Amino acid sequence: MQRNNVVPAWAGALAGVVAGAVALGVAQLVAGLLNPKAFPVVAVGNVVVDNTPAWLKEFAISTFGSNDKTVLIAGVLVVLAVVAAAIGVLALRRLRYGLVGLGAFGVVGIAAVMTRPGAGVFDVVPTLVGVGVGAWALTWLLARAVGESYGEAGEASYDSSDASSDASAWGSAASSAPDSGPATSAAPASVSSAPASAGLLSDESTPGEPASEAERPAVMRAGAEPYSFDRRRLLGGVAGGVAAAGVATVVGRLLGGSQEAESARVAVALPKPAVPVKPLPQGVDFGINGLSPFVTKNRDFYRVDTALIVPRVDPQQWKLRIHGMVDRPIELTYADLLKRPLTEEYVTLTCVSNEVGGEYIGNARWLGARMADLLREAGLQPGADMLLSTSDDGFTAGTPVDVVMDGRDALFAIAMNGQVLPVEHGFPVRQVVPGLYGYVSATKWVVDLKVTRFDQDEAYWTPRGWSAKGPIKTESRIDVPKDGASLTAGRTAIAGVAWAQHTGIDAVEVRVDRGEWRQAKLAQVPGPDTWRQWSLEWDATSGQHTIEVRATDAAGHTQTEQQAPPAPDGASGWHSIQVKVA
Ligand SMILES: Nc1nc2c(c(=O)[nH]1)N[C@H]1C(S)=C(S)[C@@H](COP(=O)(O)O)O[C@H]1N2
Ligand SMILES: [Mo]
Repeated sequence: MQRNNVVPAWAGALAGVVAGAVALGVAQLVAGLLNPKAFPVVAVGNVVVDNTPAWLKEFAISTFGSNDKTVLIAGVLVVLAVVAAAIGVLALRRLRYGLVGLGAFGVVGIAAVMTRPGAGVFDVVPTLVGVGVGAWALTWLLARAVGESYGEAGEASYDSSDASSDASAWGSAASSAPDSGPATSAAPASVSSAPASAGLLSDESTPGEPASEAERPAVMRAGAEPYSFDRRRLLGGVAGGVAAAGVATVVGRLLGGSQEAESARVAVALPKPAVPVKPLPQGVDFGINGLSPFVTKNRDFYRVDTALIVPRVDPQQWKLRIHGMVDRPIELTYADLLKRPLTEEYVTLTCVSNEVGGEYIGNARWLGARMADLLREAGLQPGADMLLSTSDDGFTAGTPVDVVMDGRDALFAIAMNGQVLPVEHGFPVRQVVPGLYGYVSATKWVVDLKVTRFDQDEAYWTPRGWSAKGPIKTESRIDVPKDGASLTAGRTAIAGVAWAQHTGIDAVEVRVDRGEWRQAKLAQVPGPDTWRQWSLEWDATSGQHTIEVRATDAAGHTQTEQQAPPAPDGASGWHSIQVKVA
């Protein structure tokens, strides 16, 4: 017999978590229809991202790598689940507390959504609808937990203005037919009366005279009277809630996916470059197994950005505004950009968060309009030293004017390795500036370029603990053998890449077990803006060995041994690996 059991706390917690899942599923569904950025979990995640100081970003990237976003969202969901469980337990004692808790949830979600760049009033809708449906789901689940036949009895005698009559109906129903199972329960009519009737779960919300004691044997009171607990009906409701939340989430995600941007992207016909790239020289790629290929495939290219969901920018709507300290502000459409003389160039991008030996570097062939040409057309005013670029999602980067104007191929890029820019790499247009870390130069989904001064404007990462300027440090990395590898004795290749963008690599040296430095063989390069492969034959002898590498750039600067973490302006030190030779 299940009646006259106290509803256990776990039932409240379970109802809370499932109601929370329903709330999020519905919010995801509505956000998928209206605006994916208005999904409150993403907005809360974005608030966390935007408040990430340098040390925390470094920690997240070094701990979770490119899974950092997944981990962040998972973290937000775990916190939400704990809060939702607490709300469920509270609601078991007093429904009102639970509903207030849900409301507070909603307020946090709405606050996060509304403080996102470019948020509009309609962006509150997903959270509001989600919280509303979640409140209803919570009430419904608790009502099921408390008495299975509530539906029938409740329908018959329910009167929202007189909770006590409801209480008696409910109590007597619960005692008369305790176990008819979930099949009889989920009728929408009875469900719709749940929110008010579940108010009886609260002793406070029982106004007026209670019915006679005989008529209300099992009213749920906060820790006072026992009432019936119907586990089967609760679990039936939980299953329904989980299913509904799952379907809503999946549909919402499909609706909110990036397929619109993807289809617009596929429709773009790339123009021929006015200045095509010279064919790659023979010997840019040693073709050694495990060595990073000279050109990184788009799908293998690292991705770093603050966007929890990839911005979807319609190229038909896209505009780039160049303004600020210029004589003639420019507004450019995507069609305008495609008509300009386009330059094609190999450039290696590097992230400032790349640890020594890290993976946040890639080399691609970019096609785009030269930034310098457009800025000359706009007419730079004297005193301007910063180009503040802004992304569709509000990210900003501050690039030194002199770097962009010094003749290097700084581009508004539209293509990557012969393909229209992939959505996650900035479609329709991104910046690429050889020689600068991405955070000060490589704005993806770029929509605005303000010509300004470093003493007047600040870009996204600067107040978060990163240096305002970010020239790439000369570095090198060992790709083969892998750190920790077990080798067999004999001749083997040590190989990797080295980079000093826009300066070029002149030498790479390798030493084993702190012995003599030996010159590695260098691969060809098309110019100074890419990384350079290097390799060295080594007669591996049995035992444990340490292999180190250091590069010297074309300016004569040899990589410092001094270890520095990525923050605030890029990691330094020699990459070192250990191998075991049998
Ligand atoms: N809109 C936007 N652009 C951005 C960023 C960002 O967070 N948002 N991150 C920058 C950083 S830190 C790097 S290293 C490069 C990475 O470019 P990729 O993802 O194409 O490799 O993009 C840059 N452009
Ligand atoms: Mo970066």
